[in-house]
Amino acid sequence: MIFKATSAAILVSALAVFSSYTPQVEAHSWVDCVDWRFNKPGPNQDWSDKGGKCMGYARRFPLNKAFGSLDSANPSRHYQQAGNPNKALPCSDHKHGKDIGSNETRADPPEDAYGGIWGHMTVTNVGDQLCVRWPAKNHAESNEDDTEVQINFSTNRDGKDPTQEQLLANKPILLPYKNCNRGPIPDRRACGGCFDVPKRAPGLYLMQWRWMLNPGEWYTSCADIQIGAGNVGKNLVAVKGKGKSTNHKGKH
Ligand SMILES: *[C@@H]1O[C@H](CO)[C@@H](O)[C@H](O)[C@H]1NC(C)=O
Ligand SMILES: CC(=O)N[C@H]1CO[C@H](CO)[C@@H](O)[C@@H]1O
Repeated sequence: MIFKATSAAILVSALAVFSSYTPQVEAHSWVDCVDWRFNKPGPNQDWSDKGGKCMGYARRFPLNKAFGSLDSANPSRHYQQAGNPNKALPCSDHKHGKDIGSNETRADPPEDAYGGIWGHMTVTNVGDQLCVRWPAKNHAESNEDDTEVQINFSTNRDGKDPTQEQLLANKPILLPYKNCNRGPIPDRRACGGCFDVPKRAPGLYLMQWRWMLNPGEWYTSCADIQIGAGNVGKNLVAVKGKGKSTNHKGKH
């Protein structure tokens, strides 16, 4: 009896330890693609891997990982701003943050955060359409709040990253978070939204993707965007030629 009781107690405490150490299903989003091109442009947007391809990414975005899986990658891709989110770092430095995320600090030169094992930088033009994609991470179901993704471009041309306060001085473009394809796995439904590239002189700008899950709980992703001609670095040349298809798509 004693033996049984003891082993039951051990089992119970083992279970308690197990459940407290079982990683919670981390379910917060990040930008998966900054320049998503649909195979079939039109009203039936297919954000799934079959529906198009990605031509531009966030900073140091690892390629060849399953869609929506980067919260369990090392480093994890989701950066939650810590403290007062209006004064927090706009882009993860892989040190600060409630969830530290991946290092999305501006590289010097900025092109160094692209190419090779990482995705290409986005090259676009004022007035062209950019479509950004993100994984639903369980938050596009009907019982979830209607949240919005905010997109803003820095006004600092070829400069260092603005602060979150400077970004907030801008009016962001708002995209409905739950604009997602249907899918059997709520965590992996593919979502996204499109907008016109705002007016900027040719150059390189920070684009911030920012999303609030619960009040005060903000997640961000950061990308450098080359708008128009300008300092085209080595990792941009290959993408540049294909920029034509952006124009093509944008004007139709
Ligand atoms: C993040 O990247 C920046 C820019 O390349 C670098 O200076 C910094 O040391 C990196 N931080 C970490 C924690 O890896
Ligand atoms: C996407 C984008 O840049 N949105 C806004 C960010 O802030 C500037 C400056 O206020 C606006 O012009 C943009 O429309």
